[in-house]
Amino acid sequence: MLKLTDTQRSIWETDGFLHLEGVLSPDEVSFFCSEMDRIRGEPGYEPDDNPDLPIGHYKWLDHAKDLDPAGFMDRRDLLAYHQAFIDLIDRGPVFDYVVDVMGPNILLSMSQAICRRPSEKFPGYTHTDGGESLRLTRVDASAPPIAMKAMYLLTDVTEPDTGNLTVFPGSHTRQIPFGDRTMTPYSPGAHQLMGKAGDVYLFPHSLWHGPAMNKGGRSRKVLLYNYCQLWVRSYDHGAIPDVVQRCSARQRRLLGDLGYDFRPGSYFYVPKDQEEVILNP
Ligand SMILES: O=C(O)CCC(=O)C(=O)O
Repeated sequence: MLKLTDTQRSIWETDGFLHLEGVLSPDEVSFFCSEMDRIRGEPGYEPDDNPDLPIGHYKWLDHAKDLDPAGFMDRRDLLAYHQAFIDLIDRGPVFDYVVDVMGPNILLSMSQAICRRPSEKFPGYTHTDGGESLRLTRVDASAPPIAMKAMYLLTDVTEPDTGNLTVFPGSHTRQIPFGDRTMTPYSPGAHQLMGKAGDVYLFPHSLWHGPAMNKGGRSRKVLLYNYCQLWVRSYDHGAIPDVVQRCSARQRRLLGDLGYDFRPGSYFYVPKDQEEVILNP
């Protein structure tokens, strides 16, 4: 499996993110774009606006709220929609780098597809992933992160304020001020990333990040695949999902199938064959 070069490793540790160019071919980009258009008409998990629920909860809907292919969509748990979404779980070279950074004792914790249409109203937002707890937990830059994310760009984001992922470089190790102050993609230190369809950004959950406004001429589409240390567990699935029937041994392990029935102690120490399974496609 591939490993980060010394330069990539140094950028990862210092800035807290990596930009991989041209991971998906133009054909793959257009395939995943049309899949996003298709699945918005299919049942699935979309954001739940119920103010009584904690933020970030999803509910099962018959289809996305907006059926316009350019409209907003935030679909979770993509794996069952097409084998191609399963195959992205351990797609090279992205997965190779995830393993190089995190080590082999990991799970897939989330998959997501987001479409953000141009809007003067959406102001963007900034956060860390993993909620209130992980926001307070930062590991040393040279240590494996507790969780990280791969963002696949499906549309070009080559101008500012076109829905760019906006990051606060270095905030994975140095907390930025938050609390009384609401951080936004326009706060001091924010940096809007540019990229082309097919590129991938890798970053740990502890890096402050979020989407900028989209004042461009087209909707911005991305796919997100998250990975966590084995003991953290998936936040897309309460149990091992049925799609494991369609998965390779490595993909099954990444979905939490440890090769035996759950018992207390599972996910704590790793299965004996963990490295062999994860390092072999
Ligand atoms: O860019 C987006 O639409 C959301 C990305 C984001 O904030 C995230 O990946 O947590």
